[in-house]
Amino acid sequence: MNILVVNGPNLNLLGTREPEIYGHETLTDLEAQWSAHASLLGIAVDSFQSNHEGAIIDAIHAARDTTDGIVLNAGALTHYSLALADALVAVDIPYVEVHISNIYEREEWRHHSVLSEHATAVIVGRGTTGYLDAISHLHTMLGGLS
Ligand code: CA2
Repeated sequence: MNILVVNGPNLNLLGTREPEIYGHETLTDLEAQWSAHASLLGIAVDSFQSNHEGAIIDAIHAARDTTDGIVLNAGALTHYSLALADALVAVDIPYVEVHISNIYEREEWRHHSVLSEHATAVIVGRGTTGYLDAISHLHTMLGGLS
């Protein structure tokens, strides 16, 4: 089983800015956590981050033949990218939407996600643990097969 973790705009800055919202771990720290967690589950995890909407869409298209499930924190694209929403429906790979912060207790414009409607699950406000929860959820949902 292969899981792809996709992070969108600005999430390359994790651990360097706004730690009170997004925590102290860098994206590299998190990638090590995801790999360790995936190894315990006997599955493989890849990570992709981009600040560019088109590059994220290309990565999701490329995942079609290689990936069983996607963990997606699309950053602010979450709130308006209908192109990303279309790409997720087009590839038909189950995905879990993750937000480190609780988007519902923040600015009004963060409350709506255009990606949630077709998500297998949505995890918000659990800090960076949400990514591990999402990997576990996909592992279970996809039958726990490695
Ligand atoms: O809570 C989340 O995980 C978000 O998806 C993060 C996005 C934000 O636009 C969403 O509304 C909620 C990205 C915010 C910027 O990311 C930074 C990360 C580290 C340091 C500074 C910004």
